[in-house]
Amino acid sequence: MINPKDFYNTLIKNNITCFAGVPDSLLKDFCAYVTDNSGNHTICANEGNAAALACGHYLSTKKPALVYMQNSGLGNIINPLLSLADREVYNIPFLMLIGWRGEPGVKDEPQHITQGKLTLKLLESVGVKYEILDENFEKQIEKAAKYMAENSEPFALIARKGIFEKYELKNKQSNNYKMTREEAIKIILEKLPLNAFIVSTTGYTSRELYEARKAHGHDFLTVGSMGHASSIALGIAMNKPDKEIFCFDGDGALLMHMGAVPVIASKKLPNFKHVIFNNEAHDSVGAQPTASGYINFKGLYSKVFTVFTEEELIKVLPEFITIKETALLEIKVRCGARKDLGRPKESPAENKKLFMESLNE
Ligand SMILES: Cc1ncc(C[n+]2csc(CCOP(=O)(O)OP(=O)(O)O)c2C)c(N)n1
Repeated sequence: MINPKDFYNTLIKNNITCFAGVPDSLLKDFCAYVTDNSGNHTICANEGNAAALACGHYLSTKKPALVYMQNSGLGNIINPLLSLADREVYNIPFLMLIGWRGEPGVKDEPQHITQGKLTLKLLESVGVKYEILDENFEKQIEKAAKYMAENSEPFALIARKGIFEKYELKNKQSNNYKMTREEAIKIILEKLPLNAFIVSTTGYTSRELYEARKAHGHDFLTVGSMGHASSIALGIAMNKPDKEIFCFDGDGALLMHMGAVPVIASKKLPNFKHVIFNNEAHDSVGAQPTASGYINFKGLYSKVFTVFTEEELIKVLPEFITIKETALLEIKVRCGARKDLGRPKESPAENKKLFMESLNE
């Protein structure tokens, strides 16, 4: 196992002093150490942004930055890798630290299986050299630094599950809003009409929604595709004007593909409702802060409600649910989920089948 502090210090020793990325549960302890200890750390909205920030860092300092991510973030980073950092374009180095979810032979959730199988192949096909991290991490970082200096190209370090020792984040996002996400979900569910359908975002939100439901046909529980739940909901709302479509989103997911919001607004759909459980953090992967405090929620849609308490939520729900225009409900919630929170028993394919049957009844 690797001590996050030793890993961090080795990076600094090799002149890698800028950190940017999107948090991942496998990198939780390292990310926590960086959050607590680095003065040059940016938690980005998506992994592509982090790569671009690293390129800007290189242009202005001649030093490669570290870009950390879950392997599901490879999808977001391929474009800047190939059209910005690539040797045929600007030829800019940065060090990628990639959490390897779904590593073959290691049990993981469905959304990680194919991504895990293809992670190394993907890197090979885009020409990124890599090492799988082990106890010789000091040598591996030195090798990466040498490669980046000689070739001016990105290099990747792959982190297997359990490679980092525990480090407890001290600067936890410590808002003390009254409600939990789960309490807010339950309150909304009580008020929803029978023709309501929910598309929920990845992480705790979908898991809590699943547990709060007795019948499951009305919820599309997005397990991956972070940031895309609202566009899935849009695609449904456009085709089902007689159904009320709700997107249950997180602030981290909203930020990841925030361009979807004005597109949704431009459709002026009376049956699209966006709910953001705003805990100002990536709660599902370690509660690292997001930049949601810098979003002007009031400006996102023409009708926006913000609530802080159960009483306020109960009060605004009738109007939010029945209003005949695209509307946003921002619910301030605190971080944390139940320790015994389960996962859907149905596979994603079964969830899809049930959902489509109910939607098309
Ligand atoms: C492209 C991509 N990058 C990173 C992740 C890892 N990930 C899973 S859930 C999550 C945090 C989601 O935060 P938010 O939407 O605010 O919801 P919360 O967990 O706070 O309820 C992250 C970063 C992912 N699934 N996909």
